[in-house]
Amino acid sequence: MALDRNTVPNDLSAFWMPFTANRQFKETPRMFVAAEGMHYTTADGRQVLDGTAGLWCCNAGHKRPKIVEAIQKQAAELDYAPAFQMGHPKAFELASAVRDMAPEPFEHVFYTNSGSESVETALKIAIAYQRAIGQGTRTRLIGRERGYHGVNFGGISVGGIVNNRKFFGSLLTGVDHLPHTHLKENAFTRGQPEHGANLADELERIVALHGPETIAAVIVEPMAGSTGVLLPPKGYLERLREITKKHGILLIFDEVITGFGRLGSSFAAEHFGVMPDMITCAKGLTNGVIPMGAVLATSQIHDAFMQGPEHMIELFHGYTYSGNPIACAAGLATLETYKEEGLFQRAADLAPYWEDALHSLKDHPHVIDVRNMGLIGAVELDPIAGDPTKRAFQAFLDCYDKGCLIRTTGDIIAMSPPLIIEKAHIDQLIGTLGDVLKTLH
Ligand code: PXG
Repeated sequence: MALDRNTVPNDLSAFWMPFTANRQFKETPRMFVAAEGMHYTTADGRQVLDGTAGLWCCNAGHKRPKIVEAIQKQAAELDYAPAFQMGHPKAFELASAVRDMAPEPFEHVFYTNSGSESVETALKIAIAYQRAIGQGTRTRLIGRERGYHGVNFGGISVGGIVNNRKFFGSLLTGVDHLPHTHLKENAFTRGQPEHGANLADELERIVALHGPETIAAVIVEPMAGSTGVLLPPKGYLERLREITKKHGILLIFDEVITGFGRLGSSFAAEHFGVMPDMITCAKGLTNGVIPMGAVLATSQIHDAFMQGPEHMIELFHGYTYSGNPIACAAGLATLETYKEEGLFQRAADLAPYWEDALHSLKDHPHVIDVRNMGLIGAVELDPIAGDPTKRAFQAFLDCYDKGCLIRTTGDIIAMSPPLIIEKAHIDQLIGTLGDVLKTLH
């Protein structure tokens, strides 16, 4: 595609970009103007292999005909319907489809528009649920160090990414944190690490400190993505489930990244065989094409609200765009695409090849750890002394120049390709990263 004035705006100043080094970007912009399958097209006409499924969201790849058509058709048929006290068929159809895809206990679906909103929604439901069952003293929320639960106040309060918290005041009160699970002795583990299940026992300490009757819920990512891919040690999630259950504390899995096939199963809950009380999701729900998220809840939680006079609203929460018709159409077409193409199974089948490819980088310069599961991988680099994040960011820029899109967080490189990836693409992605690592300072 030729460079033209329609694709390269000549004024970049108005747009204040999210989670971006704005000045660096605007000095040397990196613009995508089209996408199809596994590739983006840049404004200067280059093809870039998508090693990150956009931002962990385009699990079926780009420009999928079924999804494109569904959105076009829905926009022309019913563009918007009020979300409160009114309905439209696709919102119910999609909720049923999500329920059918999710593990058994998750029978109810509450719509949001992003992962961040899913998290706020789940935290609010948790506190309101405890109140509804006569446990109104349970208002505390427990998160985990290095956790990422979006960027709204609830999410950054239970989250544990320091830079996402420290600029924003005192946050929510009544929050405590489990320790993260990143242990040096687990370096270069393939899949789930051996050491660290005992870190879940820290919850017992927190419960003893505050009193179980003050704690509403624990929220964790079953596999921490944003912080740089930290896998749960063997036995860790099981232990968290045991302790929360024992003390009447709800367990929320934030599956914004792990939902919809990333680990080779519908959800991480299924993958690890550990059932929380709620699951938050977004991203892959609509293949990233239209903003949408959801909270999945068990009947136990949902039914606790279905009391009182029938004309009364049971949960005072929702968004103008909860269950937006176009998002629902995109969601339905996305789930059908996953199913028709067996993409979750495809991720599971490709995982061993992906794992071998990633771990072939073990002895490359600067590499201090490699981690993987499903179609997720991380390569951790030794930071430049006194200049953290610079080495990985340079790797990102160099890979982009060589036609591959990766993500970095701190000095960790993360990759999470669309589930339609072919082995030859894996070779290209990992080969390019390997070449780049050899030339980095
Ligand atoms: N929870 C989890 C576990 C997430 O990973 C959110 C909540 C928030 O979702 P929204 O839709 O509000 O952004 C996320 C989002 C990255 C990266 O490269 C990760 C996310 C978003 C953007 C980039 O690590 N995770």
